[in-house]
Amino acid sequence: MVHIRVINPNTARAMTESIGHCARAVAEPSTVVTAVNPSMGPESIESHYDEALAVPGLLAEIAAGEAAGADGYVIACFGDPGLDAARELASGPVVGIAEAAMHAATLLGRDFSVVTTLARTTGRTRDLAARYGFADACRGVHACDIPVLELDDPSSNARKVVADLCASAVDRDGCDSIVLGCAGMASFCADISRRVGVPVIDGVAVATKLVESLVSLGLRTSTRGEFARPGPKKYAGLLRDFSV
Ligand code: 2AL
Repeated sequence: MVHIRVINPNTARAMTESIGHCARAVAEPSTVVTAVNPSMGPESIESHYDEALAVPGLLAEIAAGEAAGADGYVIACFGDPGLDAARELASGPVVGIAEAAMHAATLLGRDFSVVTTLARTTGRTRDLAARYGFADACRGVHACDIPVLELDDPSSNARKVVADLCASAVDRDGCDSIVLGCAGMASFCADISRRVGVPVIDGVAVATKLVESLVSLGLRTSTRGEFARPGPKKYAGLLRDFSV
């Protein structure tokens, strides 16, 4: 039995439930998916400031997962916050939804475009595409200008706005696939796929299957050098509980 801890690094409980539902929908029946969010940190992550302050809560959830015997982790936010640090703490594999989705996209075609939330998050998406080696494959990054926490608000009409933007991105960019640029869009994936005529990739689903596969294969993060567990050190003040 594989136990995957899917961490929504923001504190919005309803969003965590929706992410958990999408992860469970693709996991094997024998896989246990626990969807959690930190008790401290921003309610949504849509700036560099939010992202930086989401990381301590995320790492606390990795530590809690280690204590609970989790086999692997998904970081369910499209900025892949704290990914490297999480890999240093976790004994099992850790996969971010942006890296998962971008890797999947480049297995399915030459290039992809990303449809995300606010325009201010597009720089982070470009940075991640470059970091993962997909700067050329990323044809466009398009913002729907709907804040993360309004994606599930019926009055925002988000599903249609995002679907329209995906369709126009395919027309404008001529991309082979679309990557959904927010964990809060995971539940839109099937509807939008039916509409746009190219693969539409939700990183929550792909990251869940990747972690499940890596664990099944007995593969985990290398502990040889860079990703070894951090050495013992005191942390002061608000971070004193983070001393390793
Ligand atoms: C996200 C996401 O996936 N979760 C969150 O709080 N912010 N991403 C985004 N582009 O806004």
